[in-house]
Amino acid sequence: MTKVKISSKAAMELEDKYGAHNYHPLPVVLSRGEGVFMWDAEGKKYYDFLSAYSAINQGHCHPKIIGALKEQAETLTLTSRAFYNDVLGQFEKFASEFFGFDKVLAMNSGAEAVETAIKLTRKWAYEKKGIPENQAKIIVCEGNFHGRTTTIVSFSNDEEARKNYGPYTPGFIRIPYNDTDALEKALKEENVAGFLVEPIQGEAGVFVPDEGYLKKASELCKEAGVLFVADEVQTGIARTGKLLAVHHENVQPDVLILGKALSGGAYPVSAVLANDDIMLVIKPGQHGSTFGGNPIAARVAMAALEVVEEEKLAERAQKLGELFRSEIQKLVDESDLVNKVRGKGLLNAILINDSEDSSTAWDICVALKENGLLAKPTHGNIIRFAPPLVMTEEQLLDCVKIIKETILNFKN
Ligand code: IF1
Repeated sequence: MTKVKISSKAAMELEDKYGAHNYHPLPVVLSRGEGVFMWDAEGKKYYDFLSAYSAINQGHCHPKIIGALKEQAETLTLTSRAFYNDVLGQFEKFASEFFGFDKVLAMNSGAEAVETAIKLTRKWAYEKKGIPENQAKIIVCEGNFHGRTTTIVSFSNDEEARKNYGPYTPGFIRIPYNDTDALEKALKEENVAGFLVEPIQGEAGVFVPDEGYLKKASELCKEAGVLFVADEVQTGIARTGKLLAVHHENVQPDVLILGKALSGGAYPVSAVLANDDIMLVIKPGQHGSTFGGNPIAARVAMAALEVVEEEKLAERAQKLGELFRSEIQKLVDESDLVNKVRGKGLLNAILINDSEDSSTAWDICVALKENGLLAKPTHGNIIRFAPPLVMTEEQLLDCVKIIKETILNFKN
């Protein structure tokens, strides 16, 4: 059955009747995307200011990425890893050199890559560091978001994400984010294998840690013989103004986790990167996935990374991010509805002057939608702004104008 054109109303009704209710989307039904724009089922045009949570850094339907997808889709889609194929090795070489590691382990979703990194860290701890079997601990941060598998929500402190999903996976120590004293103390505990951290906490509301936090944390881990594991699923691939957010502090993690824009949003591709002394603890048959590293994923990811380089997306994100925050700061100064703007590169958020459980941020996003810009609140009173990195300065200023006018005219 091919896709038929339906109205927004009909589309929402179908999802309500036949789909699990595990999301509460903004009431807009999108039908087409191109570059920084999306169109709804009735043809109304919007600026995309969420980029599918930083998966669409290269813009919607980028010709180079879609070209790679189409070409490979008509050639060979999936072999499984029971056999070799002629694309995976090329991607592994390309990505290893692109990010500066010996090896890549390709998976599909971000959560799968996080789970892979957890398994790799534990296995390294037992087989290289000599931690007693089943005693390995991984340090994580309050306010973390690393995905939605049972193990990952086991170390979340977000009740919505974890309630009634027990029994929970043990082996995690939670410490405050952006607190190297707390990390130093936790590193003194026995059997610590790794420290898993987001360089900027996205879901927590684009919480940017103090300058030097990542550098100090990676040094403390090194001194303690603990792996520094950076989850760059959301902050990676040029989003924050550098290829990786950790590059703002010249940190090279022991284990790097990527997802989302690794494929430019065209296909589920995620990956874990590490050097041989860590990566080779996983032997044949000890980890994998049916679609992990499939030919389409490999081709799409290479094209997506080439776009990052060819279109200088990191430099663009850095420059446009500075412009965005300086413009929105004027709104913060003028409006008592907006408390603060914060972020790095084109990963930003505004704090709304209302309680977390108020509907104000949501209502503002509905008003923004009416005015042709799509964004969504993270926690109650925070609105994340993350446009595709291919946006021009003129388009960004047009979006700033929409945001300012919407907020200044907002009546809740
Ligand atoms: C949803 C949040 C963002 C991530 C980091 C791993 C993953 C994510 C740092 C897992 C995924 C997505 C998940 C998506 C919404 C979005 C999200 F609101 F959930 F928290 F971006 F902040 N590490 N984040 O941000 O990757 O398995 O989803 O491919 O679940 O609604 P995934």
